[in-house]
Amino acid sequence: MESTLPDGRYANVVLLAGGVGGARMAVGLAHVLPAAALTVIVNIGDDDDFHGLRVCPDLDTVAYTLSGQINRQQAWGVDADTTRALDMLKRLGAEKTWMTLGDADLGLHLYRTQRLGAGMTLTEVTGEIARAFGIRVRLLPASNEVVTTHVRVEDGVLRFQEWFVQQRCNPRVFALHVQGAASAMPSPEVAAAITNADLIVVAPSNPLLSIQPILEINGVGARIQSSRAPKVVVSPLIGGKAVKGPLDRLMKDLGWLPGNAGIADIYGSLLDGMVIDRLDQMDEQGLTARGLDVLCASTRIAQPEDAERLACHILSRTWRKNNHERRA
Ligand code: FO1
Repeated sequence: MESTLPDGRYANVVLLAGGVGGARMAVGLAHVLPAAALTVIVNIGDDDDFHGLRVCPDLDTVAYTLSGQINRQQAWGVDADTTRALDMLKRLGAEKTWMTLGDADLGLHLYRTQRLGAGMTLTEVTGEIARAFGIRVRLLPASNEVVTTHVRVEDGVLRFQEWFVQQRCNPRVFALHVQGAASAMPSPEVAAAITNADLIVVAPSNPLLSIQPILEINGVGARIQSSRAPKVVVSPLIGGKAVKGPLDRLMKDLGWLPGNAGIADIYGSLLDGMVIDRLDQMDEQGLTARGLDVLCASTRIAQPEDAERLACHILSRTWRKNNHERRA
């Protein structure tokens, strides 16, 4: 369905993306922007090693989704994948088989691990994968260095996938720590994309688990903050509930206000604008009072045509900068 194309007001759009919400917003923007106008900067804090292979869930979810390979009802992994290799690993008593890695998915992990082992950067390998998948927008890991999100729970500290997949997000979260973020550098491509951006969209990803690990990489948050581009977040909550994943409970665990006010608090002075769902129209006044430019639109974007429609709304607006000092 042909969306009314935006009037080309933004030529260098950067999307900060986590997994599912990031992939869906990337699809919408990629379908309405010229390929050269979109750069997707993806979280790498969920990355981990399984069976000697480097697995990058958020990069892969975005790549599989943009190339139409995603398993849509899982929102991760390759559609109609099999698990013959994983079944063999389970039979052999291998560790970490709780992470369901399908056969086709393992093909990608084998390739990436081999290329990294040959000395290529994660940015270079991601570029090769994107090209092989026919993805024309730029897909960038937030850094070429290893950055690992850890989750502090009552009994200790878990690596992200141990909490998210093995423990199924059950243990109450006391703190998050992104190991390596303070010393990791953004890639030159990420730094340049942010500097050249004329619009920065924060995807409806989990701000705490997926976006903060990007912002905490050395200098990235500051570079985004000082960018001339308006920074606009698409709320990951509708009616105070997460569209997908553990966000609303996590916000309570970590003491954030529930709802869109809490999302605005988490991002603080970084934001100029916010897109909230029509259901949350009553939040508009409070958010505007914080100096935010608020757009009310449907933020349910699981279907590509809905994501395209939201992308057009976002790209057709002249976003006002939020001069935070004006706020009381
Ligand atoms: N999520 C699950 O809930 N269970 C899994 O077994 C699982 C396997 C998996 C394999 C590859 C991959 O790229 C993603 C996978 N995910 C799985 C999702 C993953 O944990 C999340 O996508 C992110 O890390 C959080 O957004």
